[in-house]
Amino acid sequence: MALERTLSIIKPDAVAKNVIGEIYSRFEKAGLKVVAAKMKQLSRQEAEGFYAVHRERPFFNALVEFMISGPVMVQALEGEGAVLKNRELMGATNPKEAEAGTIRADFADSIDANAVHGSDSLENAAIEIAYFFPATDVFAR
Ligand code: RTP
Ligand code: MG
Repeated sequence: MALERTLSIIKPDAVAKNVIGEIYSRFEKAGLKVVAAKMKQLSRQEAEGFYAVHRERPFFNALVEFMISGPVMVQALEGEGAVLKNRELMGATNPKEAEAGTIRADFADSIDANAVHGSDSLENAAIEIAYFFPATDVFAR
């Protein structure tokens, strides 16, 4: 497997639940290193731009409202097969369908408030990391 980077967001619901550390611990135990991080209140424009691929979906407005409802924790993760590994740690989009022991099964309340975001491909990971972090703020480790 190749060394990859992926973009992760701890969403407003999980930040409000005070489980940032619990989620970071899962990344670290799985061999993913935090190589960039910041807490941030997304503007409407930033949230709309980030989820632009979903613009025509019926859930787009609710998704944007939720993502700007409070601060988020944004991080780039690095490790072997990081994109898929992070998606496995996250579990299914709908927490009711997420496997036991995944972040969404343990911390998410609904398909809308589902605790975390993770890039879904290596190509999108590069785009999403650059959306939040200038190259000088990502640290090779
Ligand atoms: P994310 O992008 O946040 O990591 O989530 P994902 O890949 O698992 O799911 P995606 O299809 O990209 O959808 C983005 C977010 O939109 C909300 N959603 N709601 N009501 C619905 O049918 C529905 N489908 C998606 C979720 O909050 C999802 O995380
Ligand atoms: Mg997605």
